[in-house]
Amino acid sequence: TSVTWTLLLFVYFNFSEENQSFKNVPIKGLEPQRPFPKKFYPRFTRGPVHIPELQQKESKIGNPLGNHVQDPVKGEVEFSPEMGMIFNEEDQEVRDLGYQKHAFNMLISNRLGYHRDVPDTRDAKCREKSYPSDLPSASVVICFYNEALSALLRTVHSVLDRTPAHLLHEIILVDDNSELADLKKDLGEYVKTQLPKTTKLVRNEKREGLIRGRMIGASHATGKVLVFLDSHCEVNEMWLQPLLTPIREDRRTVVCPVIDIISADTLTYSSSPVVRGGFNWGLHFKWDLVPLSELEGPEGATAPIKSPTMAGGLFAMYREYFNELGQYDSGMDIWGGENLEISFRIWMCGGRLLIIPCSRVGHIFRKRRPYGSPGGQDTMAHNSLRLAHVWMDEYKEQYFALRPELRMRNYGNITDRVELRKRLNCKSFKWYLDNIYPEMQISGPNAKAPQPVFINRAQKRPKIIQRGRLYHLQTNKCLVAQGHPSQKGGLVVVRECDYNDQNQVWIYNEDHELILNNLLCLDVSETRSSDPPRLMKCHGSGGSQQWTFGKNNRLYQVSVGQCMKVVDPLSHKGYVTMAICDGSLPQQWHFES
Ligand code: LR7
Ligand code: MN
Repeated sequence: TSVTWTLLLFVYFNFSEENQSFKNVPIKGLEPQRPFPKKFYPRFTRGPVHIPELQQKESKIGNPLGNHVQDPVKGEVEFSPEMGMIFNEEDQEVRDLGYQKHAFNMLISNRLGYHRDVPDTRDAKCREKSYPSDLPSASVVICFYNEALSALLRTVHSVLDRTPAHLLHEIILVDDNSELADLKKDLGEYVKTQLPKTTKLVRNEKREGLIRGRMIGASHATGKVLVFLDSHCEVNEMWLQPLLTPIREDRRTVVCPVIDIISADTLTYSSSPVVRGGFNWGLHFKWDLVPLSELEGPEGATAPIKSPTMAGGLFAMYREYFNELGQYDSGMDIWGGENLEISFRIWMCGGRLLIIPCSRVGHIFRKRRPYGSPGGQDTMAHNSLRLAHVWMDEYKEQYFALRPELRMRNYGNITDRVELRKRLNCKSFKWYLDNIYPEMQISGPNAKAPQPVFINRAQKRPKIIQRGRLYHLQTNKCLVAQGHPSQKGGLVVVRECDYNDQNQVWIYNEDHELILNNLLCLDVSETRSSDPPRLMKCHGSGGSQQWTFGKNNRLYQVSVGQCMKVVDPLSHKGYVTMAICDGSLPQQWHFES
């Protein structure tokens, strides 16, 4: 047992509240895109962290506006993986409703409040850079539909907190006819009484979607530069200056920050690798590695990178240039496609699109889009059709080859956009492919493009922290698979320990995964938090597969905010379930080597 205790102390020391090294990777992207390849992220370690457990218990977290009365001081709420701990039914409701309505953990978002520090994820060399003092000032446009109030206001405050006043001309919030009561009422009051006069709120009388929504926002703007952000972002240190600098150098420049990852399950902010935008013939945006040719040069890792496309939500350009270039296609609805449309338009019509490694903005990546379009249409297909017909020339056949059912689909009137293309004297799509995206594979009669050399980043396997048995103290039993440990979706139960049985051996690794017999990960359902834990394929994205060992020997599940317990210690069935952490005996576990 002394060995056990040493190891327990080791585990405690490494994963207790005082010393939390904590990583998160984004969730598989929304259809259509996956944000990044799995296991691709530099590790982020945050210094000392404590769990404000008592504070959490006492603070009113139901309505984040109520929270704001005490105005959480900047950085006061320390981030910890146990931030989503459920204490009562009210917490449970906030969490579950949040997942339903927003597809992220609203309980944690509310507890974080409107201000927090985020780790400075920039390359060290970025900190040595200096920027001109006479940069053009920016209008930040944030369009939202049914956003969680705490996430929206954290976006706004991160901009106010981390942008020099002389560069921030205004913030324009465009409410795309949201239905949520707090957005309809409290937000207006909050903007009026708590925010600087330069923060304006525009309300759409009907739902327009993010494309026309942004055009409406831009039409109210008076700053030199437009900066667009999604409504669930947090900007990082010195985020704006590096964006404005290349715009000032060349007025036909459009810039994107590196989009860091805010985990939907834990709200952890972590660094993204520098990648650039591409697309596939299904007209889905995707991330590509940066070709070696883009990384050579004296500035190295801090130099702007030419990007064939943008993700869509986070970018900056001169307002005049936005108008000159034709804003957006106002025939596009709700969501999708506008990102590729504007990217093609920028390159084909004489502009350039850059990713700026020294500018970083976090974005909450979620697994599903929590809203649809009013009539239930597939707006991505409608919008993609419009862009294919206007911009892709003969290459639209590549799209139709994959989506033959769309060939005959009506896509409305595109005359204005075709005229725009003529008026701006834009180049052909072939020119774009040859010069801007030569790595795109073309099937059919056309020639194959040469393959550039890419920087390959080693994909790190998470380090093993401990290997052993998960021992339940009260019953003297061990956690095992109910069926075979290789069976996906199988339940776990406690049974008599057998120290020679490999099927009882768990691995606990630095990603906080629990892996049985080196096969499957212990996993919970985020949407049905009353479901028992199961064995699932390891996804490497934290959240539902992230466990910590805490005080009172608890085994805490990060995304459901609960602890694992044996349902009935006297029953031979040995079922386990998730429950509110109460420190009781059925919830006590030892990891034994
Ligand atoms: O009807 C709507 N009205 C709105 O105002 C629907 C949405 N919106 C708002 C919404 O509240 C949010 O602030 O529009 C913004 C974007 O919607 P999301 O967050 O649901 O979109 P997303 O992040 O899933 O999608 C990405 O692709 C979209 C394609 O239309 C947009 O370009 C998004 O801005 C874009 N987001 C990003 O680029 C962030 C990084 C994601 C990646 C990769
Ligand atoms: Mn978004």
